[in-house]
Amino acid sequence: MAPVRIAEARVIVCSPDRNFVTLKLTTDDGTVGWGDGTLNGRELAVASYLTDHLSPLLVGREAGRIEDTWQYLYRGAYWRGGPVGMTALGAVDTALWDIKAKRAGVPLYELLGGRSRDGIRVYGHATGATIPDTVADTRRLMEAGFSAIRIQTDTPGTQGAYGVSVPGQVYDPSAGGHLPQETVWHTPSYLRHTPTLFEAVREELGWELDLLHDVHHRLSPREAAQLGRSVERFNPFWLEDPTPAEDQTAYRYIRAQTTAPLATGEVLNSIWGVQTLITERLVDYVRATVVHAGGVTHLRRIFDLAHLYGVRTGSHGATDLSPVSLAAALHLDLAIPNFGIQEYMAHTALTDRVFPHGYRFADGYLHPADEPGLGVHLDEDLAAHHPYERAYLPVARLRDGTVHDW
Ligand code: GCO
Ligand code: MG
Repeated sequence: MAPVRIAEARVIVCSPDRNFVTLKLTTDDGTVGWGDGTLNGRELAVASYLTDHLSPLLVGREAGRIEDTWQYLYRGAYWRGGPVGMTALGAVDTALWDIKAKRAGVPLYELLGGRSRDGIRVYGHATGATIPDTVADTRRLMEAGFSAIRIQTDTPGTQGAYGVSVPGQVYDPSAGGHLPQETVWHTPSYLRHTPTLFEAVREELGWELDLLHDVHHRLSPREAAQLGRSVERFNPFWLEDPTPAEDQTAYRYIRAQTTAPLATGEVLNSIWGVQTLITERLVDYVRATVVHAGGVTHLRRIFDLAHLYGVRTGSHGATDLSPVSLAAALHLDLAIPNFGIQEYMAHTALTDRVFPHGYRFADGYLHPADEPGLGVHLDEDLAAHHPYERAYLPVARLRDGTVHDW
């Protein structure tokens, strides 16, 4: 196949119910590749990184040289890594894989080694202000076909709990306004309340379901160990981000104290950030994603390292990752040997109209599109009707006003 060059790099920032940054690369034979560059609450930094710093380096480059481009942009910056740089790199890399697969006339997973499984098992999100509300929401998701469900509920004694949505709405913690929303966190209440949530779900809905829970970085290693021990008897599928993810060695203590399976990695963006977690087998699932961890090329490298140590994957898939990211994740999930599970929160109907896609959900599984490339597009005209709106993630404070991890 004759090599083609990148003729144009364009960044589209839109807000169809929430903000997304999308990279559109067009080659000189007219092939279009899409990449997601959304970094929730810091979107414009990535848009500028792409427009001002990477686009001039991309135009004229051979589109097929994906690894070379990755190394050129990563090492060439000198200032390597970091969420902004790695998200921008992720967008470029994803768009180049989309182009390569489209030009080859195959769905991306064919270039990654082909299918290793029939479908991608996903977990859904059950939430509620009270435990009975969360139990009811869990039942709703079971009836919709999910066999793995993340359970979150409001904790008495805190304000603005993580993971609890307005009833009937897609959960999205980011909010517009001049300043972030402030929430109040109280660890003792949370440690008392959470085991009762697991207990109620098991009592009402039985033991077949896989139950997940996201701690969202809020505990110390000792507190995390206490939580792990108190929910072990309910057979959790995983506890996610029990302590702030960047402190990899904190997991040594947690691991030694509890058999509850552990998952982390959604805020980590390079193989160096998960190296200790994987090589010391401190986690069971690595949750890095295509968009924030340098694209398909780098995530594959992380997943291959994980495979060597018996660690499985469980990629982040919240709605602040665009359908472009989800599509890319599905192709990789389908191909790798050590796939664990994929997070899936459906986007809003408007987001889905702006990003028409061919992946589909059936009976607890997602299936990537069978068309060439990623199988997702951006309707630029519709996107233009929904311009960027500034929004921030919340912050958390303790009862005395101290800033805590959100
Ligand atoms: C998850 C995540 C999200 C994040 C969000 C931040 O496990 O889905 O923790 O809910 O909070 O992606 O932008
Ligand atoms: Mg999470």
